[in-house]
Amino acid sequence: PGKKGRIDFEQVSFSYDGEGGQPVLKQISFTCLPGETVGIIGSTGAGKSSLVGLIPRFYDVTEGTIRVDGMDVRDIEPKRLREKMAIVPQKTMLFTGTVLENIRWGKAEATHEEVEQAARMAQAHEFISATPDGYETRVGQGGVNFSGGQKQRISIARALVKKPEILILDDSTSAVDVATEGKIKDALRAYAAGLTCILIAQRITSVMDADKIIVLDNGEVVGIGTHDELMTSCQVYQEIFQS
Ligand code: M5T
Repeated sequence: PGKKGRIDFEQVSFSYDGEGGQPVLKQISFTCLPGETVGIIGSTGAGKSSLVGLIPRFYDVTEGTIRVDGMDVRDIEPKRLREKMAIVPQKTMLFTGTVLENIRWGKAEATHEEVEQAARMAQAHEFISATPDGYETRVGQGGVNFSGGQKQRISIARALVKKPEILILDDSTSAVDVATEGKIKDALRAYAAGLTCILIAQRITSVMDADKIIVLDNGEVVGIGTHDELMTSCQVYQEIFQS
């Protein structure tokens, strides 16, 4: 593992309404070491998106501390903090423009080769190349209507072209089939040593091989460990597994 991209949550609580408001996250503590993949799983409304949104400071913690590479994120300017990471949101946000432009949105000065490399890792290069105009294909409005899973892969390519230290995928492979998702994960693992990855998922198969899985339930961590550990120790995890 590389040296950059460590994340520490120390007794983090969060409410969208500030102190005294309804807590959405309660006393969350965990460490994600540089290069580790941490999965986050839990039912809808458990607080998964809220948790990852605190890392780039979309919101600030109500209590506790989040550190990135040892520094309290509140001491880092949001712009600088966000340069280190890439976030693929739950809803893909492609704009009307070419595939190339859409991927380059992650890093304006990326060369064509870098764009293609990112697309290969995201398992998007093949279907992009199969269109008559390739990377010049227009997305939406009078252009090609890519499938949900294809759009997700373009969004992942957009994140990877940035060459982040930390990659946050918020349920970003929900429409991608399990085999392709596996290939994306293999590519991420092989990618420049030290990519820290936080992976929110609904399906257990998406997080099963993570170094560590955090089980969230109603804003609380009810389990933390590997798949095997959670299968023997965490009832909520077993329930998700069986559902
Ligand atoms: C956790 C509330 C939401 C829920 C709780 C994003 C957001 C959420 N909430 C707000 O009040 N305002 C907001 O802007 O927070 O929601 P979450 O973090 O979105 O949970 P999740 O990611 O585990 O859910 P899902 O459905 O994406 O799997 O009470 O109302």
